[in-house]
Amino acid sequence: MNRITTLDEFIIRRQKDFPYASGELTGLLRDIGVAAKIVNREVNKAGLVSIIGVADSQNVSGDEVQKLDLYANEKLIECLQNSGECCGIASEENEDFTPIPPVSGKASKYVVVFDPLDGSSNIDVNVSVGTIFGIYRRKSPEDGTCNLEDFLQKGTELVAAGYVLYGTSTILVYTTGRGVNGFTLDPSIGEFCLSHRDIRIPARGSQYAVNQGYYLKFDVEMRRYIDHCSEMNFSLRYIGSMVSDIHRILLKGGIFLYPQTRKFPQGKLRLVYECNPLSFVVEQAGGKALSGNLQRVLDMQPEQLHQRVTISVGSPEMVDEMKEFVERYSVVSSD
Ligand code: P6P
Repeated sequence: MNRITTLDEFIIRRQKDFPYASGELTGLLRDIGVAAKIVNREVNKAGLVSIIGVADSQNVSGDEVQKLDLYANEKLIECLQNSGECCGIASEENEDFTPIPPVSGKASKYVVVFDPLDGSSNIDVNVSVGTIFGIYRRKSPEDGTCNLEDFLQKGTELVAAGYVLYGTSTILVYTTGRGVNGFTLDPSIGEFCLSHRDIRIPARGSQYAVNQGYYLKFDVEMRRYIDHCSEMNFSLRYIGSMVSDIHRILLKGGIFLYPQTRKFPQGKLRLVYECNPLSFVVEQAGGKALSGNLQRVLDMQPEQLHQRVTISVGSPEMVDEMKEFVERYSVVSSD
């Protein structure tokens, strides 16, 4: 029987990869693991308790807020506050960032961005949902309060990023810039155990993920690429939960597309706490992530906390092919 490697052991063992690591990043990743276990417990009961169903509020994105969104948001903040390993958080559920006061006077050098429960509209129909997180080194002085600049950093500045997928099993996948590893929760021991070592995305796949219902609203160049996917007999797999779609693509290959539409001219998905962390993971696994203007997502300079971005992300050869289509047909359409 293979020896079990828990998330905690793995993180601590990898800490030596960071010559100046003081254990803070290790502590942060472990805190996120604890929050994931707590959220997982409630997500798995969602159909049984009255915390599902739409709360009577909407988040900054104007989406109806499920109570489980709020629960997940609260638990993540609590776990990050108690550890004292981060000086601020930014969440999809909160309009502004939240400074976290030092614990026992200890200054922290990290900030955390997260979408506490992405795809939460799927909860009531028992479809998988996910938590997305990213960790930055603060830019503001360590002896003061964090500021907005700490959160509006390019994705290339991410120190760590990952996601938790609450699906048929619960898996935590993360990177610190040295490859991607996945840990599946073993409920019998309450530990995330290494299950997907050094994940590498296939160079190409036979599946594409896009909301086909918006096809007629996409630009002609994106419609031509989607037609190409269909002509290649690729399978359309779209769950409506970005973490689920990205996880499948990470393991099986494929491409995820959220282009601009009339309703979302800048795209629907958020740059800071959805696309940047997931793009970091995909790139670390050998994939690519481009925005609608074919710019590398991680190179984009965020201007606002809840800024939206269009995205094509997945297997490198498929993203390259999409790029060729866009370049070829956008010339035609602009003539
Ligand atoms: P649409 C969920 O609401 C989400 O933010 C992502 O998880 C998902 O990929 C996307 O929106 C689905 O959006 O417009 O296709 O329903």
